Amino acid sequence: MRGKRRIWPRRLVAVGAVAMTALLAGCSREVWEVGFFPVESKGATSHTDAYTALWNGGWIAALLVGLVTWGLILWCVIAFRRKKSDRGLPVQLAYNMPIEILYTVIPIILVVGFFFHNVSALEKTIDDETPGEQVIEVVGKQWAWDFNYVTEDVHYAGVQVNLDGTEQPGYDAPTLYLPADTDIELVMRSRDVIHSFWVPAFLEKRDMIPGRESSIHLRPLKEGTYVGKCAELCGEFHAEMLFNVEVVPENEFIEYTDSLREQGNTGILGPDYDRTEWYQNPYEQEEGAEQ
Ligand SMILES: [Cu+2]
Repeated sequence: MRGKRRIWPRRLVAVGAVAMTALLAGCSREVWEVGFFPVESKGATSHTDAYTALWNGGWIAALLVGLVTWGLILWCVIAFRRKKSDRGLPVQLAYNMPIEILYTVIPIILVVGFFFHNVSALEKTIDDETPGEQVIEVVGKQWAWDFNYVTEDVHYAGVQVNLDGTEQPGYDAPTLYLPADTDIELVMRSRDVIHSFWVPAFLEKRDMIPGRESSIHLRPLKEGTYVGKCAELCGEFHAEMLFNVEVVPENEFIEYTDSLREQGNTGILGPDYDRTEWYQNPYEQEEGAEQ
């Protein structure tokens, strides 16, 4: 019995090592390059490469610090372990100036380094050109999306995807068209509760808060179809609040907005469609109560 018990930890370690190797070997070079972000994020927008560089750089710095720390811990545990001949307490060490300075200086260098890289990534990704070449208003509603192509003065009214438990392509999901190589201003609004606009491949996410406007400015660089979803639990059918993004050449984008115009979808779907009874601006309410 005893012998068997001793074998178990070794087996667990062996199984773990094999599983980890298989798991990591299964990841292609591309997956590593994008730091396990969605592979299609590579070069997708004018921002994705800056985010990926910050993410990967952060991990590399953290891992280097980790390796040094783990190495020092292991070294101490092994080199200074208690020997049979040891008696009493080991030599006590306190107020060792070189070590104290090291402990202070290295974290300061790390914090300054992370701060610098954060700010430079932020500078590369804010590019607030208002108004963008194309202004598109993305409106979240329980549980779908309206897309107002403000510059082209047309709209698309989305309806909720109906998931029936089987895996199906979201071909009938609301679709947001974006012209490639164009500076786009995405203005976010909500008609009822808090939603969140998330296209995983764009590596950006914005909360959509009733009564407020938020925005993303970006330039899509890679044509293709991307999936998007609401990333804020917004009620019973939150999971069905899906959409697609089609990044197309500019002429196809114009063709698409023209087709909306031909269908009679002119103008934009404004705040008159908001379900204002679902939320009240608490400050306005207070003012109302005083009067
Ligand atoms: Cu939502």
